[in-house]
Amino acid sequence: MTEIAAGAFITFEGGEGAGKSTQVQRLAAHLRVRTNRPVVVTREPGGSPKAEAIRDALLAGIAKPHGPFAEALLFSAARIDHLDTLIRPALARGETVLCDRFADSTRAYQGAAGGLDPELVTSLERVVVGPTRPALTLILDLDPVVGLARAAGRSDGAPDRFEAEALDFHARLRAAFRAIAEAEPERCALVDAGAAPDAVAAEIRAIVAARLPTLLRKAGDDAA
Ligand code: T5A
Repeated sequence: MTEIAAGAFITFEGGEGAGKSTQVQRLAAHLRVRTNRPVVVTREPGGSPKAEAIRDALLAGIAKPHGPFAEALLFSAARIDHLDTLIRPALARGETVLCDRFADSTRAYQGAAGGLDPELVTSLERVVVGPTRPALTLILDLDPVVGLARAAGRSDGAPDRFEAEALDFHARLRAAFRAIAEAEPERCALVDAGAAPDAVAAEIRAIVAARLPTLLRKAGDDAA
């Protein structure tokens, strides 16, 4: 009998310009070569056609005047479609899903930094995410002054709705992500995102190897 190794749901979190997109791509390339298995790379808000449309509205700041609860509801609406149409089907096929931001971003941006009641954030997350929780969350930790400078250097236009927030908002975000890592050490790993990209990628590979060793089994090694 052939046992098909299951993939894993891995999320990347952190402040603006921490290097999440860069490291999602790096880990995906590593896993594809190492395991010869499909790896789905996706992001939030977005990742499905309907969620990408909501992303455009959110990053343009359309919901900002309605406050953090309205924004959290829109991020949640996008997440529900993303989970239903992309993440859960991929996981059901045994594929690995690497997601650039997920529910911890709602906790940090709309909750801790935005001022939304933490109990409301928790209830929303329970309803929206249900059992589809990440096996591993890599939290890229970086001084927001450095992260915002990186984001500004890469950006081809004006700062988006969240990049444009004041520095103390971004300092609260960093503290919130660090607190999540501390509160859930089995799921989360804090990564020093101030190092060079190669060093950050190496640290992430080491964390994945230590936390999810079966994920690194090569296709074809499954025959019992
Ligand atoms: N949001 C999202 C919420 O408020 N609530 C939610 O529930 C969710 C899901 C999304 C926004 O939505 C908010 C959070 C965000 O504000 P986005 O455009 O997807 O907007 O923003 P980010 O996820 O922050 O993406 P960024 O592209 O700004 O940052 P990344 O992905 O962390 O960084 P990356 O990899 O693009 O790198 C940025 C630049 O730095 C360089 C890269 O080459 C690039 O130029 N870089 C490095 N430079 C030096 N050293 C390194 N180690 C580097 N790594 C990358």
